[in-house]
Amino acid sequence: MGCGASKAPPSDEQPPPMEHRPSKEDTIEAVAIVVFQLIDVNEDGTIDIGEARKILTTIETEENARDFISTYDLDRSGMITQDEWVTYFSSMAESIGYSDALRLLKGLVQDIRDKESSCEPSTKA
Ligand SMILES: [Ca+2]
Repeated sequence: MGCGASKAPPSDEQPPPMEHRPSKEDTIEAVAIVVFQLIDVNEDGTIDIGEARKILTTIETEENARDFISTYDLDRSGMITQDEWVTYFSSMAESIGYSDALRLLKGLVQDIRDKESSCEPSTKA
Protein backbone atom coordinates (compact mmCIF):
# COMPACT_ATOMS: atom_id res chain seq x y z
CA MET A 1 0.00 0.00 0.00
CA GLY A 2 1.20 3.46 -0.83
CA CYS A 3 3.99 2.11 -2.94
CA GLY A 4 2.12 1.97 -6.23
CA ALA A 5 3.48 5.22 -7.55
CA SER A 6 7.02 4.58 -6.48
CA LYS A 7 9.74 6.02 -8.60
CA ALA A 8 13.08 4.59 -9.45
CA PRO A 9 15.71 5.51 -6.90
CA PRO A 10 18.49 7.82 -8.08
CA SER A 11 21.03 5.07 -7.99
CA ASP A 12 23.92 4.73 -10.35
CA GLU A 13 23.73 1.01 -10.84
CA GLN A 14 20.04 1.08 -11.72
CA PRO A 15 19.15 3.82 -14.18
CA PRO A 16 15.48 4.78 -14.00
CA PRO A 17 13.71 3.13 -16.94
CA MET A 18 11.07 5.82 -17.46
CA GLU A 19 12.93 8.93 -16.49
CA HIS A 20 15.59 10.79 -18.27
CA ARG A 21 18.78 10.86 -16.29
CA PRO A 22 20.59 14.17 -16.04
CA SER A 23 23.46 14.44 -18.46
CA LYS A 24 25.65 17.14 -19.91
CA GLU A 25 23.39 17.57 -22.92
CA ASP A 26 20.31 18.36 -20.90
CA THR A 27 19.09 21.87 -20.41
CA ILE A 28 19.08 23.01 -16.81
CA GLU A 29 15.29 23.17 -17.04
CA ALA A 30 15.05 19.51 -18.00
CA VAL A 31 17.34 18.45 -15.17
CA ALA A 32 15.48 20.67 -12.70
CA ILE A 33 12.18 19.05 -13.67
CA VAL A 34 13.59 15.55 -13.15
CA VAL A 35 14.86 16.49 -9.69
CA PHE A 36 11.61 18.26 -8.85
CA GLN A 37 9.63 15.15 -9.67
CA LEU A 38 11.90 13.06 -7.47
CA ILE A 39 11.08 15.27 -4.49
CA ASP A 40 7.38 15.73 -5.35
CA VAL A 41 6.49 12.25 -4.22
CA ASN A 42 2.73 12.71 -4.21
CA GLU A 43 2.93 14.19 -7.71
CA ASP A 44 0.64 17.14 -7.02
CA GLY A 45 3.01 19.54 -8.78
CA THR A 46 4.35 21.21 -5.66
CA ILE A 47 7.03 20.49 -3.10
CA ASP A 48 5.80 21.22 0.40
CA ILE A 49 7.49 21.26 3.79
CA GLY A 50 6.43 17.69 4.50
CA GLU A 51 7.95 16.41 1.29
CA ALA A 52 11.15 18.34 1.81
CA ARG A 53 11.52 16.83 5.28
CA LYS A 54 10.63 13.38 4.13
CA ILE A 55 12.77 13.25 1.01
CA LEU A 56 15.92 15.22 1.65
CA THR A 57 18.45 13.80 4.08
CA THR A 58 19.94 17.21 4.76
CA ILE A 59 16.63 18.51 6.09
CA GLU A 60 16.07 17.34 9.62
CA THR A 61 13.88 19.91 11.25
CA GLU A 62 10.77 21.85 10.38
CA GLU A 63 12.93 24.95 10.34
CA ASN A 64 15.35 23.42 7.82
CA ALA A 65 12.40 22.54 5.65
CA ARG A 66 11.00 26.06 5.84
CA ASP A 67 14.36 27.49 4.87
CA PHE A 68 14.56 25.10 1.97
CA ILE A 69 11.07 25.96 0.75
CA SER A 70 11.57 29.70 1.12
CA THR A 71 14.71 29.53 -1.02
CA TYR A 72 12.65 28.51 -4.03
CA ASP A 73 9.20 29.75 -3.07
CA LEU A 74 9.16 32.88 -5.18
CA ASP A 75 5.55 33.85 -4.47
CA ARG A 76 5.69 32.95 -0.73
CA SER A 77 2.88 30.45 -1.00
CA GLY A 78 4.57 28.07 1.42
CA MET A 79 5.34 25.50 -1.22
CA ILE A 80 7.43 25.22 -4.35
CA THR A 81 5.74 24.85 -7.70
CA GLN A 82 7.56 23.24 -10.60
CA ASP A 83 7.48 26.59 -12.31
CA GLU A 84 9.20 28.32 -9.42
CA TRP A 85 11.74 25.53 -9.18
CA VAL A 86 12.62 25.68 -12.88
CA THR A 87 12.71 29.49 -12.82
CA TYR A 88 15.07 29.41 -9.86
CA PHE A 89 17.53 27.05 -11.47
CA SER A 90 17.45 28.65 -14.89
CA SER A 91 18.24 32.05 -13.39
CA MET A 92 20.83 30.29 -11.26
CA ALA A 93 22.39 28.87 -14.41
CA GLU A 94 22.51 32.33 -15.88
CA SER A 95 24.15 33.88 -12.86
CA ILE A 96 26.59 31.20 -11.68
CA GLY A 97 26.86 29.18 -14.87
CA TYR A 98 25.35 25.97 -16.14
CA SER A 99 27.77 23.56 -14.52
CA ASP A 100 27.50 25.12 -11.07
CA ALA A 101 23.71 25.11 -11.26
CA LEU A 102 23.84 21.52 -12.42
CA ARG A 103 26.10 20.66 -9.50
CA LEU A 104 23.54 22.16 -7.12
CA LEU A 105 20.84 19.97 -8.62
CA LYS A 106 23.04 16.90 -8.49
CA GLY A 107 23.78 17.67 -4.87
CA LEU A 108 20.05 17.58 -4.21
CA VAL A 109 19.79 14.22 -5.94
CA GLN A 110 22.50 12.92 -3.60
CA ASP A 111 20.43 14.13 -0.67
CA ILE A 112 17.28 12.34 -1.71
CA ARG A 113 16.49 9.50 0.61
CA ASP A 114 16.33 6.07 -0.90
CA LYS A 115 12.78 5.63 0.33
CA GLU A 116 11.80 3.06 -2.23
CA SER A 117 14.20 0.50 -0.84
CA SER A 118 11.97 0.15 2.19
CA CYS A 119 8.95 -0.28 -0.05
CA GLU A 120 10.18 -2.82 -2.51
CA PRO A 121 12.11 -6.03 -2.09
CA SER A 122 15.76 -5.39 -2.73
CA THR A 123 16.87 -6.46 -6.16
CA LYS A 124 20.47 -5.45 -5.64
CA ALA A 125 22.94 -8.28 -5.86
CA1 LIG B 1 3.86 17.44 -3.60
